[in-house]
Amino acid sequence: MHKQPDLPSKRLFFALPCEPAQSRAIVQWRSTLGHLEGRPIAAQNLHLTLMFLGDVAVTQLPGLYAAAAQVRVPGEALRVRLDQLQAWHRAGMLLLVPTEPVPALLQLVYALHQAMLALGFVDAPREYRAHLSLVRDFRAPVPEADSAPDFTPDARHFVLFESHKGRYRPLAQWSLES
Ligand code: 2AM
Repeated sequence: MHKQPDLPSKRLFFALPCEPAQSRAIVQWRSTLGHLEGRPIAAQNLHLTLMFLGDVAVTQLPGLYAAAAQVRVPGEALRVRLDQLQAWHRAGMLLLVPTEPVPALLQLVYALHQAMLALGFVDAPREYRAHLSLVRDFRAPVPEADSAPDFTPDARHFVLFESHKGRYRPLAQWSLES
């Protein structure tokens, strides 16, 4: 859906949050990789994107919230085991990814994309790949890690975030457990 230029808007995305203790552990592990080129993502901004919406007129928020509330959820917390460090050079990202696919995550992403499509929101037509970004503007080879990454954020909600001045602010959240 295209933003109407005269309406106030917000830059939005749906994501699974990463709880503070897990974020701190990930950032601590990242620091063991030594000096990394690029821009490390702050602990409080770590997340697992489900769907990027881009600029959305604020008048669309009620409809968006209503649609998100109808999304079929797994019925339990989503545990995504992030156990592989990768560099996506085209995107210029260093990130953590799951080695094992997480079917409940993919089902949630699919359901969310379908719900948003009904409102006219279409994400980039790329295949969804679960990831947690660690560093932006990263163009180097994947660094050697002394200890293999193994983090399993335990998400009980999916969250609509607003991206504002480099900070991600939760606007609304929906339980994954109900
Ligand atoms: P990512 O690190 O998980 O890829 C807010 O802009 C967030 O939305 C970014 O941190 C990014 O999360 C995600 N995102 C996904 N697609 C995007 C896009 N096309 N442009 C900007 N951000 C995008």
